[in-house]
Amino acid sequence: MKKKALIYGVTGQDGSYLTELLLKKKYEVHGVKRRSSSINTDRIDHLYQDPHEKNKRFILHYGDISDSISVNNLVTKIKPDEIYNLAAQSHVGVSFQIPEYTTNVDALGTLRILEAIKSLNLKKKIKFYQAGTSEMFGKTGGGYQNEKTKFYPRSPYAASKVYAHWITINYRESYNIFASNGILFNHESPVRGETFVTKKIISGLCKIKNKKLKTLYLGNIYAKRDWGHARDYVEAMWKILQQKKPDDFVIATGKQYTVKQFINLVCKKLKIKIRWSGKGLNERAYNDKGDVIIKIDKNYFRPTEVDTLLGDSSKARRILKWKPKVNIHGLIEEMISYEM
Ligand code: NAP
Ligand code: F7E
Repeated sequence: MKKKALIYGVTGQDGSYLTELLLKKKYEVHGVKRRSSSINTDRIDHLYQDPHEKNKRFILHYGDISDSISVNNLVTKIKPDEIYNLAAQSHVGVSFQIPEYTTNVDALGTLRILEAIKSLNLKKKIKFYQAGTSEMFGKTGGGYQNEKTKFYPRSPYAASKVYAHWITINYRESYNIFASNGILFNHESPVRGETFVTKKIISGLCKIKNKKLKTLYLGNIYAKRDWGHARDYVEAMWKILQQKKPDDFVIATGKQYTVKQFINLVCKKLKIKIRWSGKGLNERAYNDKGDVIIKIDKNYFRPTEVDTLLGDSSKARRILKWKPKVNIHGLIEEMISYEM
């Protein structure tokens, strides 16, 4: 029998890679998209199947995880084998500006899906994946983070995800639901949202290279992140739900770079000669003609920052037999070639 998956957040970066993966694995994939005034399905348009097609395996539904009625209706109608909750207001910086909305979607949205599984009596049928994040570790003080590291969230986004993490564990322990958390470190791709730092840097520097932009403005370039490729990370999500027992897993590359090192790597690949000068808000980067190509803008700093994240995914490597295939160089090259 064909397995059925229901993906919340199907129009996002991870949703598009996960849909590709599950379609390859012969799943029937149901994706939930939000109503918007302009089309928001760019990332999945290549997978679209006409609703009138016979035996179609990719089906889109309107829905929203801030709406329990729609969650209950979709879960009842589809009765999937697996639900992936990737839906979120996922921008950390923006979560300081819309904290209540972020909490409604990222924290309570998770509860709404879990409660639907429980109250519709589908706990024996459905396996649930929650898209947790390294942001939950927050103020780490350095070193590696694994499943045993304590959480110290530093944003409304991260605090909401901590709630989602624990409510997932609570529903697993209280009601015996197969509910697992992935704790994923930053993962990027050519279809990463334009306002996340990797995409912003690559898109900005490609424009500078092509003389379509003069200066790129950034915030804290000393933050350190562990960046992987989204294609590798959705494979981990799937593996997490194929286990005999529900459990929580850190997914990361185990390699860390500052935002500034990331910029330098991109410049090297684009053959832009870059020279840094100045400190703090006055730090700037110049090209070999002496043009300022990067400036610091305080508006991109967050009220509280996560300074350093570095994942120890040895549990996933041991139990899921998962490891990343793409390193930072492969990731940057793929993103540049898409952009160019
Ligand atoms: P993304 O590109 O921002 O996608 C988020 C998805 O959620 C989009 O499809 C969005 O729909 C949808 N969404 C937002 N609010 C919703 C609502 N109220 N109801 C239904 N759908 C809603 O994020 P991503 O990078 O793919 O990340 C996927 C998940 O993993 C998110 O939960 C994120 O917080 C988490 N995560 C991401 C990373 C990372 O580095 N990428 C790391 C750890 C965890 P629209 O297209 O209509 O906006
Ligand atoms: O920032 C710094 C910024 O927005 C990375 C989300 O997918 O990963 C993502 O969250 C770092 C931060 O990602 C700019 O201050 C400097 O320290 O790309 P980002 P994020 O905040 O790490 C986690 C794992 C998630 O779960 C989230 O959903 O870069 N930074 N200058 C900047 N960041 C942005 N966005 N823009 C700048 O101009």
